[in-house]
Amino acid sequence: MARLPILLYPDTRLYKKASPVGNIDAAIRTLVADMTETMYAAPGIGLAATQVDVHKQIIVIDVSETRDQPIVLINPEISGREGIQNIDEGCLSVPDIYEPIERAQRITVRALDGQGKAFSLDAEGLLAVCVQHEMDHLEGKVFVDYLSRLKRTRIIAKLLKQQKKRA
Ligand code: GNR
Ligand code: NI
Repeated sequence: MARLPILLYPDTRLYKKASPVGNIDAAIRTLVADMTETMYAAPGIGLAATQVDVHKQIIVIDVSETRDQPIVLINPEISGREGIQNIDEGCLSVPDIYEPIERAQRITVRALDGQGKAFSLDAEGLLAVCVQHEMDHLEGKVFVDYLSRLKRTRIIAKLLKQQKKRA
């Protein structure tokens, strides 16, 4: 297993759209294992392949307190959404920024698991937010894209300054 470097906003590679996964072969399984390790180490409750510069439709999530209930979503599709919620979101690609974003309260998502088996997941609350946040990454979208231009400009300035200091 390996920890993978996470792209930092406003890196333009975060805007690339991910392609569906064909065969779930050994290389994909290794990627899923590495993404899971990277998510736990970060630490984060989710990670999209886009964030590690792999533009394939792969997501790992674990919203459990005990950090032992990983969920793998390959080629995910949302088939139902209900209600609205606004929780503070953060992102490993946008460190130290937290803003409320409007999302569906409940969703049904269909995907393939790490073995390539199709399954359906009913999610609500934080898990539903996390799935929507990660699926946005696969579309080349970062949560700050929902904020006003003024807020986004300030966030970009702060992050670039931070990245210069850490370089
Ligand atoms: O670790 C994360 N926490 C989080 C909190 C609220 C809403 C969404 C998230 S996802 C984020 C990890 C990440 O950046 N995934 O793309
Ligand atoms: Ni994110």
